Amino acid sequence: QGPVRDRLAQDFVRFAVESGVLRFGEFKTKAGRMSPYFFNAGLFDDGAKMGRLAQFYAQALVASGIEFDMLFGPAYKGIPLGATVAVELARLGRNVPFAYNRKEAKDHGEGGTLVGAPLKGRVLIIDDVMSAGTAARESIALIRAAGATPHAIAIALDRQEKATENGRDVDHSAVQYVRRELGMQVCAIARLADLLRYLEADGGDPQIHAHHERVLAYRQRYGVDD
Ligand code: OMP
Repeated sequence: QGPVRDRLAQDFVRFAVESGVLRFGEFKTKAGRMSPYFFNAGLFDDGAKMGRLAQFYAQALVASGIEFDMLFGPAYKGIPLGATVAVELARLGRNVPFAYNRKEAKDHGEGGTLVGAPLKGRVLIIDDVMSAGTAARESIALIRAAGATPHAIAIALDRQEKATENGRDVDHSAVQYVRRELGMQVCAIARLADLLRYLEADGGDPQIHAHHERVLAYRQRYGVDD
């Protein structure tokens, strides 16, 4: 599993950088931190990129060995992710139902906020990035309210940084919290550690070297131990 996962993670980081989805510079995160890198999954914005992205999720999920009965893609970014990953899993011989939510309840027609297959059994949430875990908490509550089990989360990037609670940094990341406190499994295609490994092999490029130094400094300040 290890070498397969590592190879997949390196291929994914390269793909994200080359697609302009993973960028270096100065970015403000949702938690208000100045980050030297940012991953914007909304920029996987054509059919080929979306298809490759879905392949990465599906391959990482198969390699993880995580079991689940269905997929849930939280609005908005999780909707195309859930749909395309479901297609890719079916192609790999693992056809599972999928569902997603609306942000606003409809008062006519089918009504309610859930669309797609009924939520039941062990649900796998498909999301893009987990930083502080705010988005994940909302999906978990929604799945529980429907009487199903929030079993696992698949994300593209685990930033491996300190979560915040009431505006203060804590010692664990959101992914660690979800694993340890909620007992859920988490599958990340790549993590901050994989990004650092990618930057380490800078091939003598001074710009990449500078990005590496800045990402290391960021990890020093906000990162968590594994
Ligand atoms: P949480 O919901 O707090 O876990 O943060 C996840 C959200 O952070 C994502 O849905 C994005 O809105 C945003 N984000 C990224 O998409 N990419 C990053 O590299 C960093 C963030 C972020 O703001 O932390």
